[in-house]
Amino acid sequence: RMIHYKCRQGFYPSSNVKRFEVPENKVAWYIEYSEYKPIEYTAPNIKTKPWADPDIGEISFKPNWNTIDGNVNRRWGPNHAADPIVTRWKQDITDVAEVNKDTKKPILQFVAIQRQDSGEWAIPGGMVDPGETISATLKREFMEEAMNSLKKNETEREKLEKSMRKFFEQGEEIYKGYVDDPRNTDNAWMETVALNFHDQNNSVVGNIKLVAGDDARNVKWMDIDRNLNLYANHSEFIKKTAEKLDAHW
Ligand code: RP5
Ligand code: MG
Ligand code: MG
Repeated sequence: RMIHYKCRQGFYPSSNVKRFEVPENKVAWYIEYSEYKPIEYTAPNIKTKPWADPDIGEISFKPNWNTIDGNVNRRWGPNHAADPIVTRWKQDITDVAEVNKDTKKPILQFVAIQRQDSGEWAIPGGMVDPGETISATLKREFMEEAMNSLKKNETEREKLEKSMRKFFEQGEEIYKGYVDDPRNTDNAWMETVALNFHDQNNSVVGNIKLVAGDDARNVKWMDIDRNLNLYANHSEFIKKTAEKLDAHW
């Protein structure tokens, strides 16, 4: 499988800036590639994001470089995201678990959102705000994108948060690291932590009302199998989840 694929294609999303093209056989860092001269590109909408560092030239920006990187000297790097993979078993109208005829395994479903930016279906993830814990991000992003919490008033939002609190305490780490996100550049890229929150007997989120919000234009329970075609490399995270729960794939 190609680790960098979607982040090497054509133009930067919603721009007319073309990427420096790196052929597949030159992708690995250990392969000499003297012609490699990536362009510096920063998406204009990044400037308003709390999780993105300002430009290096900005006088108010006084970072402490490389304090946690040890011997690695870098000025660019990862943007941190978190992805909540909320799952349940698919049931027929009589509440009996549905099993795939070929693999004889139960069919798993996850809460998928359709992204506003690319129209692709995805895990309802988002960026970790400064000072925010990953577990807070996972719950907040799920409530924003799949439950439209941003359109609720504070009292309602607190009530919603409280009703989801317990469920979001039992997550299992599925993936941690680099994401093949189409917005990645040669200098700055996406890294995520994906956790699975599984509703074993449809008692908690199995019954919640899904409403698309924030950067999502649609939301639904999506059946999981090998034909999934999701944003970035999210299908890979879902595959790992299906394997962990011994579900149909
Ligand atoms: C993906 O972008 C991550 O895996 C995460 O799902 C998402 C975060 O970006 P936004 O949804 O905030 O645009 O690479
Ligand atoms: Mg979001
Ligand atoms: Mg998002």
